[in-house]
Amino acid sequence: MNGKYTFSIIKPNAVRTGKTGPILSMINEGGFEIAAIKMVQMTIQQAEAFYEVHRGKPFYEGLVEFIISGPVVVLILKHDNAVDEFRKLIGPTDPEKAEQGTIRRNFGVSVKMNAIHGSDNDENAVRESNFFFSDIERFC
Ligand code: 3AN
Repeated sequence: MNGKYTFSIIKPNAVRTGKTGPILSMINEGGFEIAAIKMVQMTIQQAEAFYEVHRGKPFYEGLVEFIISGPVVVLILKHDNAVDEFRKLIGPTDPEKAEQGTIRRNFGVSVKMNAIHGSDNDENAVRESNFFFSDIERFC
């Protein structure tokens, strides 16, 4: 997938409040192509495995509880230098620190409920994409 793809989750607060469409518009307008997309509700076991790197951190349990609180939209996105470009489009973890025009600025409500996830490096983009999508569900 080398640099051309990243993985994203539109989080439960954003899906619940009808922001899926507006967020997908920003993703498309930002020049990203959707290579895979579906809506899922994670089990607690899947959420714990997905956020394994954060196990033991003070926010881990709250994060797992939040991400399973409703359906999420998972995506594989295509763009040159996808991971870095997508992190620019979503903005920093804390929506209050995010610049105008970023997805988290527009739709995030707190550090936990920050509307969207984007992989932080190519290796995690591959791991996270493989976690959710089988071969026949992806166009990359
Ligand atoms: P990012 O998603 O911006 O890469 P990470 O990987 O550090 O941020 O954290 C993963 C997720 O954990 C964040 N998107 C956020 O929802 C949650 N998180 C991170 N730090 C905190 C915190 N201090 N309090 C609550 N939730 C947090």
